[in-house]
Amino acid sequence: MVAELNTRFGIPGRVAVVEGQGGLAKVVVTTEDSTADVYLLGAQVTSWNPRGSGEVLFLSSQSHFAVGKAIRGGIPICFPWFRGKSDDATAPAHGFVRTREWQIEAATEGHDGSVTVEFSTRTDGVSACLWPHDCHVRYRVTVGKTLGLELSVTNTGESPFDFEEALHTYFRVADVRDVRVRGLEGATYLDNMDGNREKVQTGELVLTGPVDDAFMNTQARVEVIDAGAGRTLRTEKVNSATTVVWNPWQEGAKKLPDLADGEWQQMICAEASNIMGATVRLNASETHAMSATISVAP
Ligand code: TA6
Repeated sequence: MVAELNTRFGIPGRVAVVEGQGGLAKVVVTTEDSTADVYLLGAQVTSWNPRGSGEVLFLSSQSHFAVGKAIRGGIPICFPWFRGKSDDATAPAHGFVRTREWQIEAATEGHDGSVTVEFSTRTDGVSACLWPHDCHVRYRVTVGKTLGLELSVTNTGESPFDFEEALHTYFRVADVRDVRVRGLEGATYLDNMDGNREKVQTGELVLTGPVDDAFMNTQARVEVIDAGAGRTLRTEKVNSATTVVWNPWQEGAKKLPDLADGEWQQMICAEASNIMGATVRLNASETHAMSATISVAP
């Protein structure tokens, strides 16, 4: 299957479909400005490495790599719900698209030297057991000076449906205890570590313990200022009304068997999303696209 996909979508020196961890198919993108890995499982970006900056994404050394299990790190796609499913405690956290294999639709080179790879997945009989709606989800990953991500959902059914979505980006940092998050000052957030109580962010966000905050009504650019690595990791959003910031800290990390001891210090999630009060309603035949552009500033 990998060889056939490489024949169909490979671009010599730019795009190769290879066997990744766990024997899973992954797309390796190489451009003058950066490289990236995207697994077909969940269409999950697991690496983005701009030349001169080093790896931007965190990937757990203990991650599973198997269909049906989420990869711990990179950029999981959460859809059509976020966290637990409100009406079904047995449903997988963060929806069902991050644990299934997506299709590659196209791989193309841009005039600016970037490469775009398009993936898609559709609801089917399996997903219908969890979520009785029909949709086509497409994901465009553009690798170059920046990392462009566009998630678009088309309602292919006859009736409207509501969905949540998140690009659950795990940023790699030198030490999360020496990180500041800029861009959320003054924003209202729901603190999931405190019963989703509504609070207001004063100043830049500094982490001194577990954080699981959903910032509401903010389209603002979010910057993770990684003092230890001397770089800033930037996320600019379009059509995303919420931003989630998460780190489990030492206690929370102990409950994550697919996170090695101490790795919680090397990661912070900052997530372009539409969740909770920003759930998206999509009428029949409508399409909604959310995008995020990740870049590194010195
Ligand atoms: O994005 C933050 C969050 O919703 C946290 O509540 C925590 O559950 C995290 O996602 C990890 O979720 P996962 O299912 O990937 O372990």
